[in-house]
Amino acid sequence: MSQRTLVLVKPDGVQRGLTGQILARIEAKGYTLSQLKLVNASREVLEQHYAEHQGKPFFEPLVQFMLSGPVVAAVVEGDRVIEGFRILAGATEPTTAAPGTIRGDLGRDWGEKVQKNLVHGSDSPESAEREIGIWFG
Ligand code: IDP
Ligand code: MG
Repeated sequence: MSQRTLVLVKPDGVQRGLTGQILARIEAKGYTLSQLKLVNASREVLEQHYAEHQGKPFFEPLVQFMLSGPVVAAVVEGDRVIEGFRILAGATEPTTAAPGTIRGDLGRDWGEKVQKNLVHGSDSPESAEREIGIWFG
C-alpha cells in the first residue's frame, strides 16, 4: 500500500503566488494529490500541528507567521512520499537548502525570528497520520 504525507504551502508561498509551482513539482515527481484545500488555520490547529516545538524561541513567531494568511493543505500519496517530499522541499533554512529543492530555489532568509520556508512536509508515518487528522479530520 502506498504511503501518504501532509504537505502545507505556508502563507509565504501562497502570498508570493508560488502555490502552483510547488504543487506542479509534487505532481511532476509523480505523486498524487488526494486531498487539497485553501484554509485560514486557527491557533488551535497550529498549536497541535507544531506541538513538538512548544517552548522553543521560534514557536510564537512560527504560529504568528502561520496565522498571517491562508495556507494550502494537501494529502499527497505515493510510495516513500514522506521521504521523497522532504527531499523535494530541502533543508529547513532556505539560505543553505540545496538548489533544485523548493526551499533552495524559491526561498531566502528575510531576517525574521522564524524561517519562512514555503512548505511543510510530515517527517514520519506517525507524524503524517497525526497531521492529516489535524488538518483533514
Ligand atoms: P521542518 O519544517 O524542516 O521539518 P522543523 O524543525 O520541524 O523544520 O521546524 C518547523 C518550522 O519552524 C520550520 O519549517 C521553520 O519554519 C521554523 N523553524 C525551525 N527551526 C527554526 C529556527 O532555528 N529558527 C527559526 N525558525 C525555525
Ligand atoms: Mg518538521
